[in-house]
Amino acid sequence: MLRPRSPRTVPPNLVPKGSLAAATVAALAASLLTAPGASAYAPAAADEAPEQIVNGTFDNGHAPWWGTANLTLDSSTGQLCAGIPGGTVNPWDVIIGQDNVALVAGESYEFRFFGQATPNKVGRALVQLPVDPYTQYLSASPELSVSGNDYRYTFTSPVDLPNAQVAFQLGGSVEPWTVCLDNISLTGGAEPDVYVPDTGPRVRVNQVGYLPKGPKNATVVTEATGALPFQLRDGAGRLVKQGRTTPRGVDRSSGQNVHTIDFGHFTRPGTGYTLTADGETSRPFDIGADFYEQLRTDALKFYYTQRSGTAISDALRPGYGRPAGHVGVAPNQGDTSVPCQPGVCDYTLDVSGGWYDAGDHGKYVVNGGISVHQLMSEYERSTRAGTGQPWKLGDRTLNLPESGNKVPDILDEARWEQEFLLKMQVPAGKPLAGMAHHKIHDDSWTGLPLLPHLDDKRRELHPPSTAATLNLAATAAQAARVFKPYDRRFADRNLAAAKTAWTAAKANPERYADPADANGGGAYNDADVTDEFYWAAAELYLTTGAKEYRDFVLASPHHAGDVWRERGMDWGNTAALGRLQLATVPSNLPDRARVRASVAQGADRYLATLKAHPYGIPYNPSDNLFDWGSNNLIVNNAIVLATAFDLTGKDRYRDGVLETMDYVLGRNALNQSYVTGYGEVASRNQHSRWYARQLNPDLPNPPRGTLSGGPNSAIQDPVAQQKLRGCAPQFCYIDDIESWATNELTINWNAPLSWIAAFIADQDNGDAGNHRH
Ligand code: 9MR
Repeated sequence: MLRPRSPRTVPPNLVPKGSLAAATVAALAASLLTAPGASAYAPAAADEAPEQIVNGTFDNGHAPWWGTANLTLDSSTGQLCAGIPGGTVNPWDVIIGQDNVALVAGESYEFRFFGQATPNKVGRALVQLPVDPYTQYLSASPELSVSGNDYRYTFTSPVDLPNAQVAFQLGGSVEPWTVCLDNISLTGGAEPDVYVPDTGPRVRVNQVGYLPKGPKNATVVTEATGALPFQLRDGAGRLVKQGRTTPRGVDRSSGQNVHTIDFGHFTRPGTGYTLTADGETSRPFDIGADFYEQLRTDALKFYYTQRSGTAISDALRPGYGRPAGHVGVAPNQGDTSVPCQPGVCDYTLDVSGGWYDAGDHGKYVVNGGISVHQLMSEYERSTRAGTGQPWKLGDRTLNLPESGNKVPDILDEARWEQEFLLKMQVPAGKPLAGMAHHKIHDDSWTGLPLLPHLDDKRRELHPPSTAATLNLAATAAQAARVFKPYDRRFADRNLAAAKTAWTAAKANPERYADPADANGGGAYNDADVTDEFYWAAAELYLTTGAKEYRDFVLASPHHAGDVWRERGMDWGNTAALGRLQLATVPSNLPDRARVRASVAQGADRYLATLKAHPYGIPYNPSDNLFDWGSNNLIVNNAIVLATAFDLTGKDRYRDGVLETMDYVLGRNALNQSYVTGYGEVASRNQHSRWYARQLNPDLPNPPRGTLSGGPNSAIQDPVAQQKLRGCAPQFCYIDDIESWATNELTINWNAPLSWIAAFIADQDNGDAGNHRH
């Protein structure tokens, strides 16, 4: 927890007690501050000295702190707390530590922290060599008390060491006890290495390309405040257009002073174009349309290689073949007969199949729900929108094992997940029958890399939740509609499951997933499911036309409410999904015209945000903090724009969609594309246990068309915390496989990417007629 800085002198009551005994201090100049104003200590200098500890305040989790296996670290209160088991012998039997702390020989350091124990205990605080012989540069024995104290020690490092360890050794007690630590700080030495991303030329473009008839915008990072000349050159270096930039001031999402370039009137297709301004030349880009056609396919092909429960065919995906994961074959312990967490249920379920959520091996109903929904709605859109081209999503378009079965491949892929969601429903006759288990995953986190079939952890079903149940109701109702022409029995099975789930959710409206249930998998907790109720009711109504669901829709606070969140829709905020469906799927809803008009209102708001944004993003949270997976929120806001285009035919909405993708594909502060294989510099090391080429050259990178989560201001992972401290939102990203908070891939992020890629591919050169509406 962040608290005001400690005073420069130590109040007597905060002087660590027993400190002289603590000075078993390693050989070295470890000295303890014993009195207010101790002269050995130069407070002013220390206050300015660089901080070497990452995340000593625990305001956002506790990474990169680690604990020994007998500990569960809890930072939910803003301090780092842990129950220390009794019955251990040595101090080092229980440790909380942080690695990779840099020390410089001859420099003096000040080590401070707040500590509290219940009951009182003496702990050990060390700064040491992380390996045998564990030489201690500071060793202190703080007497931790129930009331809590601040502790300060100084020492001079005898060594240059890039990877010292800060460790609290807390073992050796017969009785169990609890400890809380906070505001851990080690100041002194050299400024930590500042990570400077290579952002290349200061002219930022969509590195893939622009549609010939679409808008064409770029951004220049410059110190100039007045307009600058710019030149557009073709692949042969010929000057084809020139003009002047528009100064836009300082963009708060990047901290950069920027100008924009508008070259939308230039329409000639070609490859290798560049833009030059302020003495810098952009990375090359095309003017054309085929790249979105390719992305429509690639973004969907992503799902086959995320499949659980089946071998991935190397013939279908060269370089990506792997054995089936979690099919009840050792060393896997799942997923054909999976028990619940202890005490949660007395049965096992076959929950094999589905897609792995992300870079982990977990499978989560809430997140699977929005993902499969968006694939099905991408399909639904293609059959109804004026520019829709359903045959582009038809049979034999994705090279799947099911290709050739006369069912559109996008639906074959969606079915793989929907079958899994159905399996997560609590069977009849069991407690909470009809609800869906929230998730299934390993009972503790696995490391990287780890191919799915090699995961040997115990798999567990987690308690049913209302949110999961409503995700099942919504997607099963939608599947009943969408699959009806192709497989009547499957459609009926879905409809029955949807109705059962709906009834169960109504009977258990507030069973929320536990936010602390995050060991071995994400929590995906959500304490407001009124939006999931709205979405599920909408799908059930659209499929059945039944009064019960229609009345629920009309009475929901979300129906007349403002569902167009500034941050966007996502797995935990699904009201907009319901609204978009009610606006686009035919029905007799009495206020359907108003519902359709509301989509344009939402789109106008996102468009206003985009227009005001120097990088052209329909996302600019008032607190200027980018969310985990910001790219998916950005692309989801583009879905609202795209739907407004489908409903109204107004070009400005389509233009907004295209400009949004410019950001995703390179027109951004980092000058990189967030889609693997698209753009000269693109994300390729997304956090994944099997596309882990960065860790093992025998493994592949993520497949072409994989979206990275993108900038995340909260930088919860150690790599981001070490490299990106203090980052402006757009800079809170690193293409490193260990940066799970900024650089993961997920099924719910590729879903809006594929939806938007299909929408844009449907626009031909950017001027496709919108006839059907
Ligand atoms: O995408 C999720 C994001 O919205 C949450 O803030 C975050 C923390 O709960 O979790 C993200 O989801 C991760 C999930 O918990 C585990 N699988 C990987 C997901 C993407 O990082």
